[in-house]
Amino acid sequence: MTRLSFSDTVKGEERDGILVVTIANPPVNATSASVRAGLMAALAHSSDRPHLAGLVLTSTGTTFIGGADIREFGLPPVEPILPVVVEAIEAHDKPVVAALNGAALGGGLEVALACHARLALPSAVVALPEVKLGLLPGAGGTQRLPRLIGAVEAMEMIASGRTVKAGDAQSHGILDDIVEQDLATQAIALARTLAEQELRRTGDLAPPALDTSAFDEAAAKILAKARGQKAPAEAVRLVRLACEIPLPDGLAAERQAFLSLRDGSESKALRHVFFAEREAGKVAALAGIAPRPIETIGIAGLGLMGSGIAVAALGVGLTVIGLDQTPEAAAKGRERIVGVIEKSVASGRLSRAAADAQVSRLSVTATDADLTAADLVIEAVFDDLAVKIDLFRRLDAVLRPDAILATNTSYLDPDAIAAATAIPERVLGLHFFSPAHIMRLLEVVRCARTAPDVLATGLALAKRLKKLAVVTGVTEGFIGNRIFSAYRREAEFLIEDGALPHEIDAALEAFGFPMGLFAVYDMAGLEIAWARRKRQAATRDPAERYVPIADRLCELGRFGQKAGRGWYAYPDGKRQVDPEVTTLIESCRTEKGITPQSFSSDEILARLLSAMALEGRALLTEGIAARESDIDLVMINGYGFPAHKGGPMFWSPGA
Ligand code: 3H9
Repeated sequence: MTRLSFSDTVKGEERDGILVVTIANPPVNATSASVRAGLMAALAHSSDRPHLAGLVLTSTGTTFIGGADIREFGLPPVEPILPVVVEAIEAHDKPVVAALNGAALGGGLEVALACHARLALPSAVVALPEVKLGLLPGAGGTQRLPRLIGAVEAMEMIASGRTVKAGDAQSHGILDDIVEQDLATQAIALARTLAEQELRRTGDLAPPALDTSAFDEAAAKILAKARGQKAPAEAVRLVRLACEIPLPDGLAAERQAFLSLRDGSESKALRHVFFAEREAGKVAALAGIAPRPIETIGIAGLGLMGSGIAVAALGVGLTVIGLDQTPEAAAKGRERIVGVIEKSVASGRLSRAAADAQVSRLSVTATDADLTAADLVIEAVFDDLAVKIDLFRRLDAVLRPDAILATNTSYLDPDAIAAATAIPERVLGLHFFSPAHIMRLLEVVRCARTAPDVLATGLALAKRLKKLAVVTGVTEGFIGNRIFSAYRREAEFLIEDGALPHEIDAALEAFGFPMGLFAVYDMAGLEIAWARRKRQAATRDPAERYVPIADRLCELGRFGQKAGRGWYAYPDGKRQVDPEVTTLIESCRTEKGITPQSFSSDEILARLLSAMALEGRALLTEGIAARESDIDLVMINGYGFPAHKGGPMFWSPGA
C-alpha cells in the first residue's frame, strides 16, 4: 500500500485500484486552505494515473467535514476556493464516492453532493446550517440539493439549517446507502462498480419542478420565524432560482449572494456568537482541575423553577431527589415534573420507554436527610434570604462533606448564603432561567470562596444538562439581571423624556427582540417588581432619578395582561395602546416639569443599547464578567436580544 500526502491535512493511499483520500484537519475537518489544496492535488493524482479507477473521500475522527473554515471568513481568500474544488470533484472523469464517517455540514455536504455517490455510517448527519451563521451555502448547495431531493424539501433544509439524521437523509435521497461497518471497504467496492457505469453528476440532474403554491407556503412558514433576517430569505430565493435557470447561472447567483451575506453585519454578528459560545465555558484558572462526579442531584423546592430543573436533569440521565416542605407539596412537585415529561411523550418528542426510564430516576421527599445520596443539591425555593439561609444550614448538616450546594437565587447575595454553611467552599450559584428545561442559559456564579473544583463541577454539570454556561461573579442580579435593570431604567427615563411605551416596543421589535419591553412587563405581571420597589423605597437615594409611572399603574390595579390592563389595555385579550396610560404618563411628566421631546426609533434604540453596553462595561471593570462576548451570550439567550445583532457589547463597541 503506497501512502501519499497531498497536503498537510489530506493524505491518500491506493487500495484495490482506488485512491482513498482522507482528510485529517482536526477538530472538525473544516475545508481550510490546505484541505482544498490537498483535494485538488488528489484529483490531479488520480487523473495522471490510468491504473486508478476512482476515488473514495473520507476523514479521520467522527466528523466527515464540519464545513468551510469559519475562521477564514474575515481573511483574504486563498485559492483554490471551495466552489472550484467542488466543481472539480463533480467534473472528475472517474467516480468519486463520499464515505461519510460522521457529520457532513455546510461546505462538507456540498463536497459530498458533488461526489458521484454517498455512503454513510448510521451515526452520520447532514445539514446545510449556513443560515445559522447568517450565510447561505456558497459551494453549490442551493443549486445541487434541490436537483437531488426537490425544491420544497431542499428549501426547508437550507432556509432552516436543520440537521437530518442518516436514515432520513437516505429516504430523502441525499445518501445512497447506509453501511454499518467497513465504510472504506464498501466505498471502494462501490467506486469500482461505478467505474463501469456512466457517472451520475448531481449538477447534471434536471432542475426540479416548482410547485409554486407548496413552495410559497413552506417558505412563508420558515420566514415567519426568521424575524427579518436576510440569509433565510436569500436561501429561499436561490432555491427557487435553481428551478428556473441553468446550473452555471444559479451557481454564479449563489456565489454573489454568499459573498454579500458573508461581508454583511448579520453574518459577522452570528459568527461572533458562534465563537462566543465556544469560548464561554473556558476558564483559564480551571485548566487541569477535574470536576467532581455528579450522578444524583437534589432539588430543594419543587415549584415551577425546581421542577423545570428536575426535568432537565432527568432528561440527561441524572437521578433526581426532589425536596419540598410537606409530603403534599413534594407529591405535587412530582406531579408537575411527570406532567412535563408526559407532554413530551404526547407530542412525540419522547418515547414511552425513555419517559418511564426518566420517571424511574425520580423520587421526592419532605425529609432533609433523604438528600444524603445527592452529589449536588440545587435550591430553588422562594427568593428570600432568611428562607435560603435556613435551608442551607439544614442541608449543610445532612449532606456528605464532598457534596456541592448550589443556590438558584436571582437577586440575593450568594456569599451571604454560603456564609451560613460550615463549608462555604462547596457553595456556588447556578442561576437557571425559566422554564429551566427549555431555556439554554445558565449563569454559573463564582462566590467569594467557591473552590475551583466546585466551579469546574458547575460548568461540567451545565454541559451535561446541554446548557450554555456563562461564569459570573457576585453582584446584585449577576450579569443578566444587572444589565436588564439598566436597560429597564433607561426605558423608563425615555418614557418620562417623551417616548411612549408602544414606540419603544415597536423600536425593539423592529430591531429583532421577539417582544417589546413593556409588552413583556405586562405578560409577566407588574406586581412582583412593585413589591420589590416598595421594599427598597426606604433605602433609595432621594437624589437618584426615580420614575414613578409603574407604581402609579399598579396603584390603579393595572397589573398587566392577566388583569386585562397594564402598560397596555387588553380588550378581548389583544394588546392595545391605552389613552388612559398616555394621560397618566403626561401628567407624571408635568409634575416633574419635564418638556417631552420626540424620539425616532433609532434614537430610542441608541439610548437603550448604550445603557446595556455601559452597564456591561462596568461589569467587566468590576471583574464580574470575564469577557464582552459572555455578556452578549447572556443577553441573547436570557433576554431575547436578537442573535443576528450579536449582543449589546458587539453592537456598541467602545460604548
Ligand atoms: C460553510 O460551510 C460555507 C460554505 O457553504 C461555503 C464556503 C464557500 N470552522 O462546536 P465545538 C471549531 S459555513 C472553523 O465545540 P462539537 C470550534 O470553534 C460552515 N472552526 O465541537 C471549536 O474550536 P475551539 C458551516 C470550527 O463537537 C472546535 O471546532 N458549518 C468550525 O460540539 C470544536 O467545536 C457549520 O456551521 C468551522 N466550520 O460540535 C458547522 N466548526 O476548540 C459549525 C467548529 O478552538 N460547527 N469549529 O473552541 C458546528 O456546528 C460544531 O462545531 C460541530 C462540532 C457540530 C461540527
